[in-house]
Amino acid sequence: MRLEAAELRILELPLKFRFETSFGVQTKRTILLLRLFGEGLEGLGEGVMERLPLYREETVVSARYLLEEVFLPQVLGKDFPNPEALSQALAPFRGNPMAKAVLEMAFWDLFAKGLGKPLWQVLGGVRQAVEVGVSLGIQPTVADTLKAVERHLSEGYRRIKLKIKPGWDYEVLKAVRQAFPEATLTADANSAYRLSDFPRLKRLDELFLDYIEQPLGHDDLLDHARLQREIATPICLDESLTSAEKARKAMELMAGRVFNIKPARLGGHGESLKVHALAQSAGIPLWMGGMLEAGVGRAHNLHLATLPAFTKPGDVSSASRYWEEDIVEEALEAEEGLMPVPEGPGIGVHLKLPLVERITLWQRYMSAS
Ligand code: OSB
Ligand code: MG
Repeated sequence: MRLEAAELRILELPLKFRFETSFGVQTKRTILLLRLFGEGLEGLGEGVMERLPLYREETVVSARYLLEEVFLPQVLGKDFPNPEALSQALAPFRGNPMAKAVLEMAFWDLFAKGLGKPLWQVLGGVRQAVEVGVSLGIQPTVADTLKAVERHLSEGYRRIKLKIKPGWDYEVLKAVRQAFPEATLTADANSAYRLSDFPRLKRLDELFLDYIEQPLGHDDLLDHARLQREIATPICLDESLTSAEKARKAMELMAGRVFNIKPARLGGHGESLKVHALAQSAGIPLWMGGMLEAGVGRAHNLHLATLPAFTKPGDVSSASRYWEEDIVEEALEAEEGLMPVPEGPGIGVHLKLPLVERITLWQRYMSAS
């Protein structure tokens, strides 16, 4: 596949809800959108980095800089036989997996379109619908939380994940567990605790959570391994898993019993396939994470989540939960907690160009010569 041109945009899309986590409050997404052109086809990629480095270190502007000045000039005008070859061209540049993933994932879309196949088939998926849950932000009160949990369970979501932080953890989770004894319940701390909070985390064992997500440092493995030896609740790693190498080390240390996969955090689909293979051989269950994606990122995540080791419900909820209007034509909606994977070649979704134009804050077109 010869890469002929690229269009990079920054969009702003308001969220329908205020999303509070241990690291801050989000009310809108600032989205880096890449359209990659080659052989008469178009591939799409969506950045998940935020304006500020509160989740991982990358930001919208750091990724824009790398794509504009380094990665796209490196690949435009060249012919790559497969996604692995494109990744090799980016490999000398260290880190920055989210910036690389925008390009790598757009290339997978283009590559699958070149083969005339849906992306899930090219990636090796084994199903055409994905089990999904919801990630609920920190609510003003416990009563608000109970209402939100009830509503989403009645909509059919198969797992409820609550964002927690010190001072908003045991009590709210206990209230939800008492009201919904059968619900599959998890908690996500986004690195808000230290190893010295161990007694507080140990108490959560009473509540039969399916797992607790990333309680400790955003780059840590060792303390998670220490904590996992002390608590019964399985630890799920999110922030710390930025590559297959990190996943291998996490497995060796036994830093977590469950992995959250976000292809954007890992540098793209290729690296995610490597983590999938490792997890599958070790029997570690996977689930698809989310970064409040718009339609392009959500579609990519759905295709990847069709692989066999994704055995727990993902954070891929209906697009209408997040947006008044999504940036793609296709409605990505779950029914009874099952989300169908878009059909057609590649990721199977198409941009609503007039809407994209309206919400564009910045854009640049780059061609091969
Ligand atoms: O930790 O999984 C996380 C959103 C932004 C940053 C980090 C996380 C999240 C979510 C949202 O939990 C999941 C979703 O897309 O609904
Ligand atoms: Mg998380």
